[in-house]
Amino acid sequence: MIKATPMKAVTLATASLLLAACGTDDSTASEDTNMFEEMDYTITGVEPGSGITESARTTLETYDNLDGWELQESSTGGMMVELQQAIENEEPIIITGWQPHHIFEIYDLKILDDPQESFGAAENIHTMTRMGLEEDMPDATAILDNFSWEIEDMQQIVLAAQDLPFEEAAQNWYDDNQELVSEWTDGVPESDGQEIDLISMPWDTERASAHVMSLVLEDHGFDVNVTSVDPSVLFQALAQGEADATVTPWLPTTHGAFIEEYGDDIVDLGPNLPDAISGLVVPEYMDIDSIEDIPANN
Ligand code: PBE
Repeated sequence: MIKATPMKAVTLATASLLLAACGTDDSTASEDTNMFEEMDYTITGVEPGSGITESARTTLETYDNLDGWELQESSTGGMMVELQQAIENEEPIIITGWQPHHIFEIYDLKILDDPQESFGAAENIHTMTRMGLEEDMPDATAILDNFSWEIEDMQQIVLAAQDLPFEEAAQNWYDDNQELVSEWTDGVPESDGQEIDLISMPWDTERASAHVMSLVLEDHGFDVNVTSVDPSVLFQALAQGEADATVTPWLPTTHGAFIEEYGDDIVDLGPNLPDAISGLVVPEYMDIDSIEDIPANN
């Protein structure tokens, strides 16, 4: 039922969706059914290794009305292209989406209600370290533990980074928010070049947080190295002590399965950002408001 679509196949997949739409046009079906036939009963997803893809799979199993629906896994870039094309043509589309994300600034979109909370209610983004970091690097751990910001801060960097290199977007935010940053470092002694390995994930939201934490620690005398990897590699690396810290896990749902697997070998310093959201997202012009409004494919 779940079909993996590699990134290069996105254009082809789009073409076959369009062909399918022409081939299945049924004038006796209601307008609404036509709309979902046009989508080939397929949700446009992102990377197979992402937490949101896990949640989308759970969603397909949780909601009876999603019987016969498929998740087309691809990449965040591929999903963006399909979303843009659908919106240009005012065609129906359902994507797996999350906030903060700049798509909410450039398009009129809505996150469908999720009464079964299969994507989790509002999530928190957490700070985590390897076991023993606090003993080895108490000062860096103190800063990581103090790190706390809002969805608007992250969104500001993600948006600015559409027109600027990420380094610059993060640096501008950092320069403009010194008061907040100083709360994280207040009273913590400067380092004389101790090395610290941060590990992050390849999405804009995570690029933003990793860049900010990197600037904070560098400015406090640490020598910071940032690696960006898929969630499964990230949790494994932290659990095995191959990386020192991360500011990226979305909990309790998006990366919940990884915490079940690796949580005993990782230190959770708690949330650094409240109220992140992930779910099924549609353009405003689609006449549905809840996952439960999606008709089954039967
Ligand atoms: N995301 C962005 C990631 C984490 C942050 C929601 C696409 C994921 O699903 O793993």
